[in-house]
Amino acid sequence: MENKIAIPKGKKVFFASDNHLGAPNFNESKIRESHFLKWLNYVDKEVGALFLLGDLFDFWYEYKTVVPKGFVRVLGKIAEISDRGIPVYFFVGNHDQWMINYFEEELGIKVYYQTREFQIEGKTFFIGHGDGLGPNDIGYKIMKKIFRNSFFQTMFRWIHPDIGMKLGHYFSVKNKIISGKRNEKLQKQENNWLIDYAKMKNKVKKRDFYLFGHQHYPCDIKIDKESRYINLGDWIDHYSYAEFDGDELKLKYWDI
Ligand SMILES: [Mn+2]
Repeated sequence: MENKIAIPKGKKVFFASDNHLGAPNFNESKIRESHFLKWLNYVDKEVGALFLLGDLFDFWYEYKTVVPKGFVRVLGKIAEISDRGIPVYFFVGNHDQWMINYFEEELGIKVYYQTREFQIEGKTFFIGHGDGLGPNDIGYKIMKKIFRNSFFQTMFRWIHPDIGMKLGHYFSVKNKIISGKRNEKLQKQENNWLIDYAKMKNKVKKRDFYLFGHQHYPCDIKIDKESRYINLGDWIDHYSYAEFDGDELKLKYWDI
């Protein structure tokens, strides 16, 4: 599956990931949300397409009629960008995998649950959140199957939202059952399963860029003569993002 995107002259494509809004608590999240808003306002003039690679929220759950409280400024800004006809692509992460159609219908953005390939100005991009890819992380993959199971989801929807959101927040922040343990080893290139995955995919089909989030460590490396792996990092510790001007892709850091 391939998507072709043409960028108007002078415009850029921006990529960001792993904001985890809502964590670890209201006040700290609010500060990070304001940094991200400033960044969104900064990219506003130049943005030709916006990619959000998941975990925008630390816990998100979509009820049939109820929207979780909070994050209205970021949601409003994304809607505003999308309303101007600028395409916004959202890849759900393991923390916001319970999105259904609110983002598509209310914000008018594209939501993806799986990795996807894009052609942007003649370059190929392989994009995803990054969770559950490659051969590792069996425990997490089983957990994901349970969480994505429709019976489990229906049961959860019947729990009162005040309790459901609290439960979700608990599992997300305290228990790490959704996110898994943060692995310091991933900072090194060896034994990084996401880099191995990109290399494996690149053996089958060459692409220019492999972009992921999920690991929270910004990284830009060559995996082949003409292919690069870029991890977008996060908006918790690194405030990192990527921009593509139609020719070059750069990993950058937002000065907070
Ligand atoms: Mn994350």
